Amino acid sequence: MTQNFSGKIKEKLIAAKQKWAEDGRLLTGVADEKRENRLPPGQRLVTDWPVLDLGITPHITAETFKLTIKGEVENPLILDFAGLLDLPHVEAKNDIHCVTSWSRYDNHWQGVSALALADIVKPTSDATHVLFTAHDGYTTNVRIDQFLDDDVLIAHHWEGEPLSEEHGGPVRVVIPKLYFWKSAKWVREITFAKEDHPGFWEERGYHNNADPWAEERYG
Ligand SMILES: Nc1nc2c(c(=O)[nH]1)N[C@H]1C(S)=C(S)[C@@H](COP(=O)(O)O)O[C@H]1N2
Ligand SMILES: [Mo]
Repeated sequence: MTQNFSGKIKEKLIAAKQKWAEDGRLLTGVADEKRENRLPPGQRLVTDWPVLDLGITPHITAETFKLTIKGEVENPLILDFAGLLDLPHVEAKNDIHCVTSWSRYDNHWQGVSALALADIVKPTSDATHVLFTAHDGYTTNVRIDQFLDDDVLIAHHWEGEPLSEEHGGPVRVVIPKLYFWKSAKWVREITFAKEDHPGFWEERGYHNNADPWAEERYG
């Protein structure tokens, strides 16, 4: 998958989104700081669930799935699907906010919480950032405190069903407080690091921090 990545990505789509980033499209500059409104500034509510990715759908099964957690951790770990399901999992409900301006309320997830995973791998005191690498070659980065939040999940179920392939199944990351590009589908590696490594969209003009309430779309 990864080795063919550059040849297969939809260059046009990427170029278009990169242009949006350069032009600052969808920026409204109006933040609802009190959160009386569940909809972040510049977003519109949808009830379907759009599929957004680089146009490659990796076919990962329960048999072939592996998740590597490495880098600045005391106990590096490679989990297969059964190993992941064996970890204590939690149920969570949250809203999705995509930088392309759609939001979707009340998504019900099941998965392993990032905090539970960190309890096992034990990030070192030098770890400041986390990089996610996916089977389609996609990467995205967050600060360690953004990952180690109580609502962050390594999710394997959505609405009581195994997470579908198009939405990143069997396993994706869900970081509800950030724009959805930070939530890697088909995750295969979680790397704790001493420094920040900008991911795919972060290198192409998207904001490094990605807080929808501050409208950190680009820059
Ligand atoms: N592996 C991978 N994860 C990804 C992406 C991708 O291209 N590849 N796109 C991101 C973007 S831009 C968005 S908006 C969400 C879309 O998730 P969805 O297709 O489940 O709605 O996935 C994010 N995670
Ligand atoms: Mo997105």
